[in-house]
Amino acid sequence: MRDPNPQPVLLKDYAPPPYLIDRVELDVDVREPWATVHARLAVRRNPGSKDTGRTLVLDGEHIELLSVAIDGRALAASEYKVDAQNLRLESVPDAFTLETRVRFDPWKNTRLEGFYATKDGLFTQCEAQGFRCITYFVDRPDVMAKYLVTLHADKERFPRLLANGNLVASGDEEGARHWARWEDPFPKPCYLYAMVAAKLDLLEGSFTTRSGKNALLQVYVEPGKVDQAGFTLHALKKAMQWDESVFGLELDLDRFMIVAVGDFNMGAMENKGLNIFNTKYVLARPDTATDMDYYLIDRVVAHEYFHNWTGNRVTCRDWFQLSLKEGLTVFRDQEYGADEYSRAVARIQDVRKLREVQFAEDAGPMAHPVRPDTYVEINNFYTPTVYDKGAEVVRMIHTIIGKAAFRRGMDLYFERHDGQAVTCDDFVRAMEDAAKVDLTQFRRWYSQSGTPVVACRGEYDATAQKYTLTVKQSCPPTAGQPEKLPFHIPMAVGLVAADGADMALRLEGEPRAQGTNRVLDVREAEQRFVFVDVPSMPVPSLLRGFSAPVVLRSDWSDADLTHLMAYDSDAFNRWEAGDVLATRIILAGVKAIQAGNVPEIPAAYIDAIGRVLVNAARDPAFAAECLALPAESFLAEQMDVADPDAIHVMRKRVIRILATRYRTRFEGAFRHFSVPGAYSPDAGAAGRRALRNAALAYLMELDDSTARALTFLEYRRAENMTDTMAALQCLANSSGAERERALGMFFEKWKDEALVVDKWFRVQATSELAGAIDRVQALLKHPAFTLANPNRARSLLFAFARANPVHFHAADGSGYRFVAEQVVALDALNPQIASGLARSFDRWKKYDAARQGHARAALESIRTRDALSNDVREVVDRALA
Ligand code: 0A1
Ligand code: ZN
Repeated sequence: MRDPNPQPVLLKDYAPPPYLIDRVELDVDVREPWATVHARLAVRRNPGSKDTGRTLVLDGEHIELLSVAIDGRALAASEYKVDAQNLRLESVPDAFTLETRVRFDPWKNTRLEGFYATKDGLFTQCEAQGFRCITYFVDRPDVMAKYLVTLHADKERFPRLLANGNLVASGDEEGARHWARWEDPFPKPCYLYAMVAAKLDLLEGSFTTRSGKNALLQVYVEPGKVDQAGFTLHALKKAMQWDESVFGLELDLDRFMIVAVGDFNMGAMENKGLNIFNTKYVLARPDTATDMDYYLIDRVVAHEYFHNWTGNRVTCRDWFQLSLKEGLTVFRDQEYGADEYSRAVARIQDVRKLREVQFAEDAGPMAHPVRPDTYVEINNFYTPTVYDKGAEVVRMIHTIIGKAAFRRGMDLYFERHDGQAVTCDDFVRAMEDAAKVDLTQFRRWYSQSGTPVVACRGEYDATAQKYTLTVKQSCPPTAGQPEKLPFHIPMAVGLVAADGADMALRLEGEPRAQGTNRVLDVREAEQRFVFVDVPSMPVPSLLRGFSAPVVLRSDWSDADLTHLMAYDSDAFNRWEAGDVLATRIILAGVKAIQAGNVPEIPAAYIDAIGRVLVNAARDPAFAAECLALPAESFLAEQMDVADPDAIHVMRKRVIRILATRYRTRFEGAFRHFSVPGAYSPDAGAAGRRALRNAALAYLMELDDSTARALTFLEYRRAENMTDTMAALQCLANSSGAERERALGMFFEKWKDEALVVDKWFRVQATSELAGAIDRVQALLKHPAFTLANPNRARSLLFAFARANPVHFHAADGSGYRFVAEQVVALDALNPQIASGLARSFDRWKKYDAARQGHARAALESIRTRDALSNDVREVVDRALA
């Protein structure tokens, strides 16, 4: 039940819980329509709390209280207070057993939080505050308990009964029912609680840990889908191996389970020993999943598995510390991805996403620090800032102190905090102590929001053979933070000579040169770095590997950028130089279009792309990244007043000019980079497909009958989902008759495969063809569409609002009105998903006055609804503030 007047929660108000719960025994009885939960909690006063009151306040929402007892004595209704949020008990003893019985209807739970029903059974989602929808509890992560759980359900309908930890007993009971008892040996916060009662198929494997323990690995999937579970099991074993060899961390349980569910709000959840995953990050077969799907499954499986140490063994003291586990675990899954695939390509993709999504968040109404200091609805703070910027912050520590010291810091962190609920500051202190460095100034990355701007200017003095780099940093004001103090920014740099070689780097005052790649400590608002013994004018390669999450401005000429594209020894910066140049060209073209002029594309850029194609065989995946122009959403962020139409026109113009100029080379690449033999999602094969399909997309921009015929042929010939989708996406953007034929064939073939049907909706929702809104509106009525399934809602509505900018930002406001209506419709079912969609309006103030008028009206139309959730209200209030 929504609190009608929610007060913001503040970090500065944190106080330890007055009561702790050491042990939880749950007895869960499933009998449609009820789940009845009998809880026995061992409660005691917290010696670490200053609160001397004797009132125990438990959280509980959407549950009906049936009885309460203390130490076996049933309480009369006058002895407790219960409302829509809490159960209050006055004058409780210092230590006692609290028993409650509650019931609720999981079949009516459309929020997908707590315990909810899907077509295959019942599943939990407790992070952040879903456990309170299962039983009354002190629902906060610094209350850690050991759990013993008994589940009872109909045996035929719910043959699998699972919970965290180890199965200790099971049996049959009256009425064709059965039961199972699970014990988790590790104390845990209740957000890591999980249980499942469902009909599922099982794929099993095993893993011998480096200390010789044999662990049972299980992947549970919907009946009939075991043939799509193999890659997940494989990924799990790889992740286990990686965490042992890179961080010395091994599995602490006898069994590790992954359960896939089709109705899930997020990607996956790291519940202790019983991870619950969105099917999107489990199911894959060459003909149903793309290379990107496989890659994301690999990363997400690793992410959840890594949480077993970074999140579960050491957890968060409170939800403001969310990045303690999320930033660190994303950093770990990024490193895993870099080791398993191509480091440069992984970095490019991660940075692209950070800049497209997190930088926009940091510049908008929902801007918050990596460690937020206030929230109304915690579910609104599972954000790119907490996750992805949080990972960058961990990465910067890694860069500053180095790999070996970082590993010592991790060891010290576990030595100090295993079994505890701690803060981001505890993590930083472990790193500081292990590396013997002072990260006082660095801590500002946790408390200051906004993306710093780092402006660099280079000056070469040929007579003195000196190169002076002047670095200025600033950070724009953000919500609630008008002024910022300078950050400690690790800036990796190199100097590239005219022949393309890296120069030796010696800073003034140093006895000798120290390598060709170094990390400068930028700490002041303005700082100068003087390199000596610089024999000729260099081109500076700045922020190599994207060593800090900042906006970099430099006075590079176009020629400097093409030089870096060709020679920079840092692969990320070779790509980045092309991206900077492409951005510059498109934005200049946008200005020209706005002024009624014909935009120009410098020959040097066209030549540079030509060289990318000629050299593509060296690293096809990298070449594919170099061919992908900056996203429209990213380009919009670079303008004072974004012009989505001109951006779209200009970006396509660049693609068309390149396609025309290099038609033969693209056709050659398309033929040459085919991948013979059985499908494998490995980096090499995926890279070849990426390049080949990038070439196809360029050719299809010509949208002539030759290109369409080639693409349609490819669509029909394709044997894996990567190539199928690449062709279908091109056709969905084309005006030819092949479009409808391919879309029709695709649906017919895949209508029973939910994740593939999602792709079918997405490819249409993101089509740039005129009339997109009408088509999306028609798809809302398609029999396969439902708002109740988050993946489906994302595939149509989020795809439209986030990945079809030219139509979402339609000048007549129709895109905004449509999305606002859908936010309201979704909110009645699932507030978390609705508020995610509402965030599509975050950047409305970036657009012209007419669009702003439409967006404001759309936001107001959401706000005036009376039954709005706290989730949506917080987002809309902040957008309109
Ligand atoms: N902790 C999970 C993500 C997650 C967060 C919230 C959820 O429900 C509101 C569900 C999952 C992770 O980082 O993987
Ligand atoms: Zn996570």
